[in-house]
Amino acid sequence: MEQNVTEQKKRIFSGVQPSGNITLGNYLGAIKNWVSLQDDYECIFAMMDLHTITVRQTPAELRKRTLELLALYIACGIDPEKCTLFIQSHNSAHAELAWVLNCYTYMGELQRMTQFKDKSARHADNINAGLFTYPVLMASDILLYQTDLVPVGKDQMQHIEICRDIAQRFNALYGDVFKIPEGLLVKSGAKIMSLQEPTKKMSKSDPNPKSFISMMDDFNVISKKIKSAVTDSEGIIEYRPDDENKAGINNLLSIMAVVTGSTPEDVAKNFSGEGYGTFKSAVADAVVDTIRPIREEYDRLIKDKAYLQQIYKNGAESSHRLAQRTLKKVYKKVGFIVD
Ligand code: ATP
Ligand code: LTN
Repeated sequence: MEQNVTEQKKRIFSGVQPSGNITLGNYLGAIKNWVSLQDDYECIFAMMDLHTITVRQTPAELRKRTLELLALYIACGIDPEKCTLFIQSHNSAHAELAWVLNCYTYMGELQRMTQFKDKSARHADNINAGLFTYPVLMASDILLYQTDLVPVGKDQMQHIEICRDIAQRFNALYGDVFKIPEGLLVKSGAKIMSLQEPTKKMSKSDPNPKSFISMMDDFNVISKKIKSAVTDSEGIIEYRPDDENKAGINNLLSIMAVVTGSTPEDVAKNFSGEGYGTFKSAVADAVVDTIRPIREEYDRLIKDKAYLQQIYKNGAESSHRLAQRTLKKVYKKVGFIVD
């Protein structure tokens, strides 16, 4: 009976790359949202290590960060009893399906991807084929699990679109092999901006550490970063999402709104007439209050390597079982000998 209930639940897949210290943007735009979904959906969350090597990584650091990311997922409230948590490279089906789907994806489609254009501009000395086909690996991650919904930040919606296109193309050729997934955006916090260049998204691989808040930063560093966030010279606290000059204040209002469960408009009302200094201090305090309990839990978990290992090992096994069903189907359809 219980099994029946689980089978009826819609399935969710998502992940974050262990490519740097997780930022407040990653938390508010992605992970926080996952926590609220885990009771109503069958959830699979992964540490996307295969994706990270599209940009050069230091091997020892990548290993360390992958485990830290798992501990952080759990510290943020993801329950390993309810969700499948695994490391992408532990399940070879991801790379296998990606190869097949590469042969069903056009160069022209990939050339249009904003993330590819951004990252190849930032890493001009290493524009590798993996960076180019990154969205195909991401499509494979999603399609392997017959995923219904993919909760991500706004910047990833273009990748969800191409995933749907690839799946539809494949289905048109071979019948209903893949479920067509949908992206799921958070209502607020879907795009937290850089504290130094508030028209750009906050990114964990930004070379300027003052531009992002890491979930691992010291609390006084977090405060300092918020207090030195770029704003404007107007000195008026108002939420004007379409006014680029207000990008810094809009961003702080949005952050304050998500961490306090309010709206940017209401926060602006509460602080109207106040100076930027007072407002920034309040935002800093609210952000620290949000991060503090997560960090305490994280500090406890990261010491328990055996526990973390047991979780990712179980996750590898269950994800492998689920993924093989789709991979076998795909192999059969394209003409590989399966049994
Ligand atoms: P990188 O800088 O290495 O590209 P990133 O910080 O952009 O990394 P990802 O690992 O690519 O983070 O993204 C993980 C998740 O966090 C995705 O769902 C993404 O949409 C979300 N996310 C990333 N940055 C932000 C942001 N600034 N605001 C809201 N959500 C974000
Ligand atoms: N590209 C994603 C990380 C990612 C992902 C996925 C997210 C890789 N594969 C599958 C959702 C589903 C990013 O957030 N940068």
